[in-house]
Amino acid sequence: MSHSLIESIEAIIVDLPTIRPHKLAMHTMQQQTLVVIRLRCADGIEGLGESTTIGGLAYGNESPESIKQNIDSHLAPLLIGQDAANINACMLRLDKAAKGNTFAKSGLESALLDAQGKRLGLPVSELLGGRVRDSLEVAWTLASGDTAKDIAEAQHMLEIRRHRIFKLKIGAGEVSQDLQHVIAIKRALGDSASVRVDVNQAWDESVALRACQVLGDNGIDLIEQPISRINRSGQIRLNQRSPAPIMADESIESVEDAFSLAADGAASIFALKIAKNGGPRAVLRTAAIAEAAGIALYGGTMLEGSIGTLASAHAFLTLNKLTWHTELFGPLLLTEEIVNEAPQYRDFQLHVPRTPGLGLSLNEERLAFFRRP
Ligand code: MUC
Ligand code: MG
Repeated sequence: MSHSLIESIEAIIVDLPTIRPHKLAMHTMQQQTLVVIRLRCADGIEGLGESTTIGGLAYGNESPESIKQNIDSHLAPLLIGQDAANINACMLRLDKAAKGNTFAKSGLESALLDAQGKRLGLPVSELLGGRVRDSLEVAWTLASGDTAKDIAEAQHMLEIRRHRIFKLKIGAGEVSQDLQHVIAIKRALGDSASVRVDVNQAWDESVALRACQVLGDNGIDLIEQPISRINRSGQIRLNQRSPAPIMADESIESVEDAFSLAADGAASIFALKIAKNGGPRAVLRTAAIAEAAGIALYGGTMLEGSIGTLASAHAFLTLNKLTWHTELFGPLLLTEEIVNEAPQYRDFQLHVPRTPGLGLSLNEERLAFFRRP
């Protein structure tokens, strides 16, 4: 046991440029900030994790800076000297001492899994019970804010066979304009693509009732988080009335949220995000709740870089059914890479090699260049 004691944990903030601005209802991203977790053990094994969010505090309760601070001051000290090989005991220790903080915990759980995988020579998917697929279909988000640019971007993605599922970010603009934008894109792409929308909680129920009807009537396959996560009764009513299926995203901030949404019948699809559940093991508990309740699954992202993307992918590879596929495209939105093994995207899929751990190592030079001083 003593060989696998945790010696140090570092939370590193990394600012990376994006290929273009990414416009969400609550925030326009001009760059992405990753929080990379580096966990070193006495046996020389290093585990990597990532605790990344979107838009500072615009999206959720944790920001890159608060994640780093809480890891440095509270969570890392609880793990130093513990046995990294006992992931259950480590995560239990964190859960006992710290409420919430699922983003920070997700990066730490990912790093523990990566370290243990490297120690045993097994991919993380195998530590999680075994993969039932080697690749995942990946959606792309159209969020330039311009209809013509979005159509050109989608057509290019279809041509190069990188994506054939498109998620449109709406909710920032006037509803009728947003609907026109979505309908124009769907008409341009026709049956060659699945078109979905993410409203990021921007509508109220009165607007959503009508808008969901229009979207459904115009061939939109899925509507993600149309109204506030706080309005549970509205979500239940919308889930009953919308002609297109409703997916819960922001509504899930924990495994317990997933359980109560399922019990209330507030969504027919769950977006699975390791960051919102507390890690790759935790997200599989939400998946199990959904499966038991007959709720369909989608592999979500917080636009993580390669480490968080692969940590999510290893969990999603183990799922029985991923009806709505995934959106694990985070690394493709970034112009720079900080790992040596860039994730492989081809033929609409992310391909996940069977190498130990997450299958990644840090590129020290790139990390040194992009880490925040
Ligand atoms: C979200 O709300 O789903 C995921 C893909 C994307 O473009 O934004 C994120 C966040
Ligand atoms: Mg969303």
